[in-house]
Amino acid sequence: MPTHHTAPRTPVAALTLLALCTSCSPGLLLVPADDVVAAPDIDGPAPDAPAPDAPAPDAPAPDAPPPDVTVPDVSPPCPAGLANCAGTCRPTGIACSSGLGACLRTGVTLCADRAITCSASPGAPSCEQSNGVDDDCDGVVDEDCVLWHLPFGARSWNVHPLDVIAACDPTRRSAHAPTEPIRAAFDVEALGIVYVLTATRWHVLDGDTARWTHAQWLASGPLADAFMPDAATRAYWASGVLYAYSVPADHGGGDDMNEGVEIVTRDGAVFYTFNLATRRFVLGKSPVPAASIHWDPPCAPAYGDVRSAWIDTHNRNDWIRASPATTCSLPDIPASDVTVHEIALTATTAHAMDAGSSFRFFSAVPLRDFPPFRYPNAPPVARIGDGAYLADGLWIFRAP
Ligand SMILES: [Ca+2]
Ligand SMILES: [Ca+2]
Repeated sequence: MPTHHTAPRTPVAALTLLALCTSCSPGLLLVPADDVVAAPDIDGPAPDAPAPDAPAPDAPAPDAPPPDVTVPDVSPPCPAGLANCAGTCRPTGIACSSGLGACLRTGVTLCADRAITCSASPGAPSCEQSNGVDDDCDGVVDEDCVLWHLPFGARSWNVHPLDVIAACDPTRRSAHAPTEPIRAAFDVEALGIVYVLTATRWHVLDGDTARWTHAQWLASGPLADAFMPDAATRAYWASGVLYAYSVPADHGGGDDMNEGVEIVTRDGAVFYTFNLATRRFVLGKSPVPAASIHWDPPCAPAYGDVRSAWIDTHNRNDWIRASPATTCSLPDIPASDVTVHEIALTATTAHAMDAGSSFRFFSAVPLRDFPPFRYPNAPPVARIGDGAYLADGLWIFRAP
């Protein structure tokens, strides 16, 4: 186990008709005056009526049509702005649209197939991307974009959908992509992968993001099978996972075959070693109850407020510029450049802990001022969930 894993420092479509004249009731059937047939005058005298029994030599053949019957006109003229549509005067030529989001197209109403319709046809949907546009035309903007990645040395974030296949076609899914909110994440530096935890399952993400394809999700499985070998451990997990982080195999423990993993729950911290060869998690030292975890003010966060953490063993991005000796007036910490440190994020603040010797928090800056979150396309502060830090860059997952 890494030497700093000791208590108490534990850081723990649709067709849309616009402006279709609703005032034009279906009952508006305008009938021309010429089509009106006068009713016979049945009250007047009939002086020349033949006697009832007299023959009718001039009577027409029985099958001849009555000479005065009028055929109804189904194509009446309509007032200006209306057109005859299946015998009814309806509004046409009015602006309308079809489709949602990027698929929305505009046209005018017209009568087709005895009904009012829109001349526009919706555009084709595409994969949802983080661009402020509803690319897949389901009425929701950027809904699938929940993963932010800042490659090492980059000055702008990449934003990805959780499931690249589903983002292009909601009827399909990637085999191993999460289907539940992401609650915690940690990296395995030596393998270049990130473990992502939901309420019930673990998922492995390929940390190499030179591309973002369906192949990014490598594996998945039930949480209990991998992390909960006994009832006591299950109880900690059941209290609620706050965040997770890992300690690289080549740091602190002198064992290059195991990475340290800490799962921080509301009730306390649970420790594991992850064997790089077997890829199995084994319980490490005994869990540390939350009640026994104390962090020193003034720079430390409150235990239950931390929602994201990762360890950076080099500070190669220079995101932490303060000396532990000066930032929070901790005179017992030797002045030196920051090297191994842990970043712990609350809803408002980025805290830094010396993870090399003193295991004390020495820096606290507003999230908006923390360098990576100042870059373009950074995750909105309110959506920042747990993170994972690889040599290839920083991952941030949307908060549940
Ligand atoms: Ca959408
Ligand atoms: Ca989009």
